[in-house]
Amino acid sequence: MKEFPDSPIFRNGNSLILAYDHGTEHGPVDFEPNPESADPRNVFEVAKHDAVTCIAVQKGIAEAYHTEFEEDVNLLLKLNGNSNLAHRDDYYSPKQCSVEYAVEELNADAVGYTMYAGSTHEDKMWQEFREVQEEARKYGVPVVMWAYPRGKGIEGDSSYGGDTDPDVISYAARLGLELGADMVKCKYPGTRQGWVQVEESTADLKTVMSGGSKRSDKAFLEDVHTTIEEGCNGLAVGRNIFQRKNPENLLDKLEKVIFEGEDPEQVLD
Ligand code: FBP
Repeated sequence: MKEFPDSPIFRNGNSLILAYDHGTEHGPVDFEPNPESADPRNVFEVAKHDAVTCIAVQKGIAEAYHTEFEEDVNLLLKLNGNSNLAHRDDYYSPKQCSVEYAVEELNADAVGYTMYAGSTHEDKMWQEFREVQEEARKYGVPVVMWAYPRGKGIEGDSSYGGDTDPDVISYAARLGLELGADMVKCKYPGTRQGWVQVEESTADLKTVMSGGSKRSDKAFLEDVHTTIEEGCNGLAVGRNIFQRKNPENLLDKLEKVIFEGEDPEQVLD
């Protein structure tokens, strides 16, 4: 873990990452609730909102669309990704882009890597992450780990309480600290105490909550606020933004909760 006081992906130490890698991870089905979101240009427009500290996209989207928005939108290049179409023996997210390419060719401000802790392919991902982390140090860009505990190693364990199990989320988050990430992105374990556990396991490492499927403004803001109160450094959110017709409204509120410490009651209409 390193401090990046001058990185544009942080605003007073916190971040709001607009995640837009769903065309890879889930497919076009995620764009159905708001068909305009299938056009990356429309989502880059949303990312111009002051609340958004960077957009997280795959290489092809960055290459084709980021230049036009470079002045207003910081780039977090997602280096690996996988599709729902592949049926692997266990979770694995292949690397599609080097840090060198991300920084030198695509002008990335930061890089991201998904780690499936608990998969039988964990060793391979550790190896890839090591290369990513060391290359990122060379280029001076922060590395965000999508810390997703998934796979046969945990699913076959009778003590595993599912993908919101705070013990497992905290363990996967801890790997971010141990393996040298600068920020980890974790699912909300469903309770305040669960997030406290995540924060305790990560010590000084920055954390962001992963958005999840679309829910009401109120429910979403309450989860975000709870995590912020317990030491979280922000949010990486996709569907809760781009599946809304008027995402600017929620972004206005998120800006107040994440960067100004307001609570949901103060910001809800
Ligand atoms: P959401 O806010 O839509 O959950 O996006 C965050 C994210 O991590 C994306 O970067 C990624 O595409 C998606 O979630 C992965 O979701 P899943 O939990 O289904 O693997």
